[in-house]
Amino acid sequence: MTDNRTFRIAAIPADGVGREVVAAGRAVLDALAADSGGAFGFDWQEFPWGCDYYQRTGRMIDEDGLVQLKEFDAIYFGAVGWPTVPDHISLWGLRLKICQSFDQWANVRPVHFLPGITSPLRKADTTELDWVVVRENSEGEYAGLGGRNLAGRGRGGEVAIQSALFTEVGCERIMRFAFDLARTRSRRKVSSVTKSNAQQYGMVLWDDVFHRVADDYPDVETESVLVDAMSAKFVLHPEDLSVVVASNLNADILSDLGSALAGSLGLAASANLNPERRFPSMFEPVHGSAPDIAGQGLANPIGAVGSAALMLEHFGLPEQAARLYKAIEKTTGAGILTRDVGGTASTDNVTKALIDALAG
Ligand code: GGG
Repeated sequence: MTDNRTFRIAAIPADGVGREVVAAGRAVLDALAADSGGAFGFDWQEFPWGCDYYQRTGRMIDEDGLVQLKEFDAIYFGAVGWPTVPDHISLWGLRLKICQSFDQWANVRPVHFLPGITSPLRKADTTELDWVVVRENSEGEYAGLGGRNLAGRGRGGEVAIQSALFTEVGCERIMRFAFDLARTRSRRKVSSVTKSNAQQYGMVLWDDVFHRVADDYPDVETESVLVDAMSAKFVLHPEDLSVVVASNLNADILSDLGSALAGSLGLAASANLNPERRFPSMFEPVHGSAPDIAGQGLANPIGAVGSAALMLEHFGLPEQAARLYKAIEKTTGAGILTRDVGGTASTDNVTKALIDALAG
């Protein structure tokens, strides 16, 4: 912070609809700050990093980009990826680089119903959907370990190995994070997602740590569920879940499923947290850059605005975050919806409705 209540934020819209939703989120946050009578404000700096930047410079981010970012209170991110750059280059060159360099080991992805939004589950008369997916964000299947062109494996053709890294320290900190979070919720339950029947090393360590940590939280209900069974449970028994803790890949997949079940990927918010606060945390919608609808005013800004609310909670402003959540509910409840959730409103229409809802 530059003073008591001015937060320095690095905005990285990056690619595709990331640009539209970051602009929307900034407008809503600035309106909120303007309405606070100077109690807090934002000092924004926008960075041009992403796939266009890569095509001009051969880099997804400035050489000293991480040094620059380290000076900020938080990072507000859009989405990464564009068809002209291979996805593994854009993802590793920017989003994963930031997450891993800043040890943002806890990725928090809340999933819940919003008024006015129909979902496959609501059609089935499900009244409750209120989960938080806690994603291990620093290792697991996205540790970047492996290689290509490995000779001598005897099958002819190219061989590639992609390894997953599970450390006791990494597993323990994400488990404790999930249990501590469960203690703040009305349903005190942690569901651990595993695949230890087939993955007999890393996932068995994951399970062992889960059961050991659970012993320290006797007040929290627990279950350990195979990822395949958990996918079915998301659909068939959503009311039986509260906090879901999963490895990097499993949580990446399940949180997309969860947000689709809530109505749309465009609604889903996320926080990439460095809980020790040694580095800035990063807030971004769960969705990607959606090249098919980019630049057409069709993007749903709710996921980005929900991520801004998570950022306010991180800054210790829960009342301001609650104002954003209320504005989101008022807007969706009034049927001001983008195309992905069955409406005809544009990104700008929804953004304006959110700002109006803050004032009302
Ligand atoms: N705003 C999220 C985003 O840009 N996602 C792009 C993506 O491919 N992410 C993979 C991941 O979440 O690890």
